[in-house]
Amino acid sequence: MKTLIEFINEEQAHNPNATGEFSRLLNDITIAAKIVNREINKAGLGDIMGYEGKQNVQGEDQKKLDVFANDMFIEALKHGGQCCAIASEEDEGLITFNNKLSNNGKYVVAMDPLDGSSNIEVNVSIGTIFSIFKRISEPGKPGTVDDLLQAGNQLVAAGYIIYGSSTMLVYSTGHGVNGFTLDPSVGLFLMSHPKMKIPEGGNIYSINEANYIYFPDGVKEYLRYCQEDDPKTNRPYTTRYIGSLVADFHRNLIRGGIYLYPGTRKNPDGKLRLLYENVPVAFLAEQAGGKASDGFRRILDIQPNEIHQRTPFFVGSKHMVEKAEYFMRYYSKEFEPKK
Ligand code: P6P
Repeated sequence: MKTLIEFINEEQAHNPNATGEFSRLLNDITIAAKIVNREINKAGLGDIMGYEGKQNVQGEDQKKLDVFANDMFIEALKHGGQCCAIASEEDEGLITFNNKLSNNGKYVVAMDPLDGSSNIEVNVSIGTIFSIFKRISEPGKPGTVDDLLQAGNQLVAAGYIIYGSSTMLVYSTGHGVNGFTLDPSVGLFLMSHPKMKIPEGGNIYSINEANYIYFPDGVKEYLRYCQEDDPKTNRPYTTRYIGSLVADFHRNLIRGGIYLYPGTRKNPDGKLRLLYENVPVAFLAEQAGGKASDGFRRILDIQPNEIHQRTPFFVGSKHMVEKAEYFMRYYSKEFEPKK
C-alpha cells in the first residue's frame, strides 16, 4: 500500500518546477485532518458535542466541532507557512497571519472545515472540503480577497476528507482523482482508491425533496424523468440523500449518480457556497470524468465576486447532469443567470 507521503513525493518528482512547498501545504492539511478525525471519533464521549452558542457568517448555529475543526485547519496552515490567506465557511472575513513566513506563502485556501456538521450527533458521515489556489498578489504581504476570488478553472488542487465508517482523503491536483484511507493504527493515509472514475451509467439522484414545491419546473420535470419507468435507460432510478454534501458526492463518485441543490424562487442561488463547496467538488467530478454546473454554466468557469457566494449545484455522472441541464434549459430558462 502506497502512503500519501510517497504519492505526494512521486507527484512532486513529476513536476520539474516543484519546490516542495505545495507538498508541505498538502501535508499540513492532512495533519489537521487527523486531529479533527480523532475528535470526531470520540465526539459522543467528550464535551465536544453540542452547540458553541454562536452563529457563523451563514447564520447557522456553530457546533463545537465546527469551531474546533476551523481552528485546527487554520492553525496547521498558519504553522506550515505555505498559505498566505484562508477563506472559511466559519469566518465572515479573510483569515491572514501577517507574519514573515506566511506573508511569503505561495498559496491560498478556501475551506468548509466541517461540512454537514448537523449530522454529528446522529453519527452520520461529515466532511472537510478545500480548494487551493496560487496567490496572485505580491508576496511579502498578507494575502488578499482577490487571491481567493478566482474561478475554479484556476485551481491548483482540491479535495475533501470524509469522516465516515473509515476516514478518507480524496483529492486531485489536475491529474486525476486518488483516494487515501486513514489507517488509525499507524496514523497514515494509505492509497486505497487509485485513479477514481465516476461511472457514466449512474442511477442514483440525491436531492432534498422537502423543497419540491419551490423547485424550478426544470428540476420537477427531471425528477419525474428519474421516477418514470424505462428499462432502456435503467429507470426508475433510486434516491439517496444523506444531508452531507461530501457523503452524498462520495457515494455518487463511487457508484455513479447526481447530486442537486437547485435554486428556488425563494433562494435563486440555492444554499451551497461556490468557493469551498461547489468548486472543489466540481473539480473532482470533472477530474473523475463527471460534470458540474449551476444548471446552465460550468461551475469551474464561474467568476466569484464574494467569498461566501452561493450558486445552484448539479454534480455527478456526466449524462445525468446533462439530462438535468436539458430540463432546466427547456422548462426553466428564467433561472438562467444573466450574462
Ligand atoms: P439541506 C450541509 O449543511 C450542506 O451544506 C451540505 O453538506 C448538504 O448537502 C446540504 O447542506 C444539506 O442541506 O437543506 O438539505 O439540509
